[in-house]
Amino acid sequence: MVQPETEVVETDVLILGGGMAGCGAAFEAAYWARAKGLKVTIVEKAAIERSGAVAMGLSAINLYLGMRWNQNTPEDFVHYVRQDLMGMSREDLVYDIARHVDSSVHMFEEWGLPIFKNPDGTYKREGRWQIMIHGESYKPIVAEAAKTAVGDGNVYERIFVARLLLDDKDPGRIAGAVGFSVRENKIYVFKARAVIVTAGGATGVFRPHSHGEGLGRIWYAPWNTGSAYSLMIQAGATMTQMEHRLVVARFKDGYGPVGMWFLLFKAVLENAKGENIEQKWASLLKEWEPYGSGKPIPTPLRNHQMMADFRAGGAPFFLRTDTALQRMYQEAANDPKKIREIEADAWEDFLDMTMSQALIWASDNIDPAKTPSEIVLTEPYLMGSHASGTGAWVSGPEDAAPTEYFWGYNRMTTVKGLFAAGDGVGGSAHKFSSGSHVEGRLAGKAAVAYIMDNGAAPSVAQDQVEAIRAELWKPFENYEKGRTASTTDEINPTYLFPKMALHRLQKIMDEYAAGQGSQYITTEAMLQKGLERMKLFKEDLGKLAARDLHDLLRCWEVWDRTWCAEAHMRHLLFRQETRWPGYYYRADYPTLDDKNWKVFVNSRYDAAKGEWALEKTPFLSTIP
Ligand code: SFD
Ligand code: AMP
Repeated sequence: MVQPETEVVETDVLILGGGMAGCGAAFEAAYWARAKGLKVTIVEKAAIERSGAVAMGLSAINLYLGMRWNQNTPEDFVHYVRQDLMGMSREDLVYDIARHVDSSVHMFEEWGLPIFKNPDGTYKREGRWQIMIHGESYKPIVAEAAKTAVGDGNVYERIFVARLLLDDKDPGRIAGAVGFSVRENKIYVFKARAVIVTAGGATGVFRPHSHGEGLGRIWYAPWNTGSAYSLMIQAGATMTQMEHRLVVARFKDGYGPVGMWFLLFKAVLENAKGENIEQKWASLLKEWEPYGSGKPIPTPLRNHQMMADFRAGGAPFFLRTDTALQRMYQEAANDPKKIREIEADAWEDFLDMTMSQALIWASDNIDPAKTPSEIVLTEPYLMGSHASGTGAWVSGPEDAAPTEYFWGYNRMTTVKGLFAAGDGVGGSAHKFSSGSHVEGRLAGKAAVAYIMDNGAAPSVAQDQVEAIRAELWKPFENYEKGRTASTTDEINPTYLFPKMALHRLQKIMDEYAAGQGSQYITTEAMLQKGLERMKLFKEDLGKLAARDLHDLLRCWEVWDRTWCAEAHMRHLLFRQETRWPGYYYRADYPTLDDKNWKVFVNSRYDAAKGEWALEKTPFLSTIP
């Protein structure tokens, strides 16, 4: 087995993950760092130009307030998020994103992103918060600005970041990160004074609808494997809302998003009998007051209505793209040019963002103007940027956070010098692509301020680095040692490959932790059993094997997902209520319990003891 070469990189601000939040962090940190003579470095496991959730492009920017046209205020946005999240979010963080997000969108336009316009020059809206873009090249545009800002020599691509480094004199302080190249036999040790984790959300933790060759055919980015959460958990950062998750309605098998269809085209969701789901189950919402009667209907409650109809025998469900488009054609007075435009928008919605959906329409001979399309609920994803709030517990902004939520630097986690943004930050949903970018910028600016205030570089013990290096290369050793024990690579009594491990993880999560195969239902006893199985599973993960760097990447991605899975189960177990019906149900505590559970559930993993501690943390509302 060839031992890897090691390259050490010394920097000031280190950004892990070059997605929307990472690009925002790089752009902003570089600006403030330049004046102070500091260095900013960004590390990405793929190529920033086409990495992360926006790799394929997007057809909408789902968060834009339009303050320059007095369309919305930051307070309005906090009210919206409060309603959608069943009452609870970090209002200081949500408000902070809202007041700054428009500026990121204006920069995207300056950098070349085409935005749909109304005749009066305002942006064309899909809904109250969403604007439409010609966004196939959204990511390359945002990436170019970020890469230019930090400078060529400071961009490290095709490097999978696997561990954070802590200061050997102060284990509560960040010191850098370790990653490995997915192209050459090389380990990278990044020493840094501040680190910003922007490595996205977690998919593939649960068994998806498609399996076998279609395993990666899911809605959210399949290559976002939970590194952000796993890195921060192992470094001892406090996490919040790890019990939260996202389950969304999507076009079946192609996973095309539904927002534009519901909001702009006013399409309705019907069951197989032609009944309107929202109308049929309106009375169900009364059980979930005060949120049930608010508008819009919270995302989990919309799912809840679909699930109720499924149990009542109404499936399959169809989005009536046909009636919506026919109505719009009539409104366009059958003007062929306008009809062509509407049709182009309908197809572009997917061609810009989820091409597979357009391909499915084409290959199934579906003309959306004539045929309705089937809708299903996805498997759960762990993420902090859509209608969900999984992630790190971070300090809020000095001027808008209550003292209990402020400890010096905006978006700093409970580990000194460790910041997070985008999907990595918990408790503040609905940031989407634009909000993630702006949150990265807020973290980037704060990280520079932290460095200026906190002086000397942290020290990194060589034995810490050596131990990580040996651990990361262990799957190669497992393969070398075991490979002659059988005549085929795939079946071996001494090791398992990452794909087998992934299937086993997804099975545990689906069956015990309220996956789609269990109709999103779990109980204390189920979670206890799931955690027992998880313990045995983790023992076997020590036998993961890798034949090449690709396998090695997959091995550590499975580990990251496993950390997320365990945190998720522990949080689900701790919260004894059902706060987000339609995302998951605790069948043993089937109702909302504002009296006891309108609190955040926060957790911390103590690596030295190998123990988790969970606690209730007060929810404080800051916006009337
Ligand atoms: O409608 C490591 N999103 C949408 N946002 C919108 O604004 N409008 C839409 O129309 C959106 N839709 C949508 C969206 C996403 C997807 C996949 C689809 C449709 C099909 C959501 C946004 O994209 C999302 O909120 C942001 O991108 C989140 O930003 P961020 O930065 O938290 O995550 P990222 O962009 O995926 O970036 C993560 C990066 O980290 C890298 N990475 N690098 C090094 N080491 C590791 N260990 C790493 N692990 C991960 C990744 O490669 C990536 O570059 S709609 O359906 O909602
Ligand atoms: P999606 O395409 O489903 O990811 O949604 C895009 C945006 O539209 C997000 O801000 C969603 O919260 C919102 N959205 C989607 N469907 C609905 C709906 N039926 N009612 C209100 N908002 C919705």
